[in-house]
Amino acid sequence: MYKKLFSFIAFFVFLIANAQQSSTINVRTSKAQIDDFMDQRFGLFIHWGPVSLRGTEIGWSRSHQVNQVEYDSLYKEFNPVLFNADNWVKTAKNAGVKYLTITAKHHDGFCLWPSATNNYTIQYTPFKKDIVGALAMACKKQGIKFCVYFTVLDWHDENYPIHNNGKDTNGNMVEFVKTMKKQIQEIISNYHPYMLWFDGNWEKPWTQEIGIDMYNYIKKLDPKVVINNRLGKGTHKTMSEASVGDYATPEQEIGSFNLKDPWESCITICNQWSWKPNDPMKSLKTCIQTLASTAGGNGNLLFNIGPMSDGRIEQRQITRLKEMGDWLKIYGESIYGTRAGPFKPDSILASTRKRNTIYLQLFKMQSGDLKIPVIPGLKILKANFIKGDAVPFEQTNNNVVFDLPKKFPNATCSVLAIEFNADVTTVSILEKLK
Ligand code: FHN
Repeated sequence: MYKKLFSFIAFFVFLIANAQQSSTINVRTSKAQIDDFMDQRFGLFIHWGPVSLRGTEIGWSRSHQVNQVEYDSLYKEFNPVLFNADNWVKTAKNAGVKYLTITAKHHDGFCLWPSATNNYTIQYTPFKKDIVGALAMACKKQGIKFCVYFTVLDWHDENYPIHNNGKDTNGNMVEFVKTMKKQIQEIISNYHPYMLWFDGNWEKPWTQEIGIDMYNYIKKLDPKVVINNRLGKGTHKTMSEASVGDYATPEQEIGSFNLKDPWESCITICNQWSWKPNDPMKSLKTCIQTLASTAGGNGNLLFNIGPMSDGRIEQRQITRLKEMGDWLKIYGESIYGTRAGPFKPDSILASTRKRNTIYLQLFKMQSGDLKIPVIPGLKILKANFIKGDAVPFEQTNNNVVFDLPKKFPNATCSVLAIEFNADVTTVSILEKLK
């Protein structure tokens, strides 16, 4: 009698503890770890899967531009024989990125690693080889931080109630979450990602409680892994009470200037996330201005490419990324490990700072006067273009006027380095003078 009573009480306590656990985050990623992530400033996003055989959007074109049966069978012909993880990572390195994020599983449910949880994986394609594992190894070899994109919705999994084809079911979210936890455990224990980029949190079956429980589960597996804010039901572009994760994720736009909350903009180099033939690609000037304006807002840029079905990245995208890397070879000191400000980014310039130096990334390079306000209590020691000439300036009581030359060192975006007689990283935000 007492045994039965005791086991009932124990079960009841377990239920309450479980309920409590799912309503609060137990252990968060440390500030030091998040600061380290934010110092990286520039990552490469890669959206890839069997859908590249059709050149339509990953996940979203299933049951739409590509009928479901055909879409779900693409893996049987997916054989990217020209895939070379070392070459992909070399392209990333040449771009000047510091981390790489691969869609291990997107909304179509296909797994780019040989998950033991189901047969809809790379192992069951003609290619067979572990894409996620190869990229993790290549990143380790070349000193690029390896990160994983993972969707919390899965339109292919019968346990997930929504299938994006108008034929939703009741599903079984308890089983779905169990499978997801096994997949996350595989990814963390086999590939040790630096950051996990969740997505798909907007659909009804995914709840705040499940998100919090998943965050706690991941933190138990790896307290250091950085997690984006798409595990909870909060908005993507800002951090809020409802956010579950470590940083905000504005998408296809440069995030708002924010020195308090960490954020990373994910933006495509073309229009589509996954590969699309003849997809218009952003100009180098747009790419550099996007990167500089993101750093100038105190955020990271996760810049996306979509490789082709044979495993190659389009040469034009490789070239564009190399051009960005060449710019960063000269001006990277004004991006990596900087803090935004003290001027907010606009169409004329962005500004970043590090120790005693303020950097101005100039987008509209016009000769003549460039005015900035005097920073009270600080004195300018020198001003010069990075890898360029000194720039004459005159400091009055209220402002400093730089006399910009007719010719700039870099036609895409030149960077003016202004050295002060003390640390400038805590200077409050200043309005640029018109
Ligand atoms: O639906 C996805 C989309 O395919 C892509 O993965 C982007 C990348 O951030 N996230 C979702 C849309 O918000």
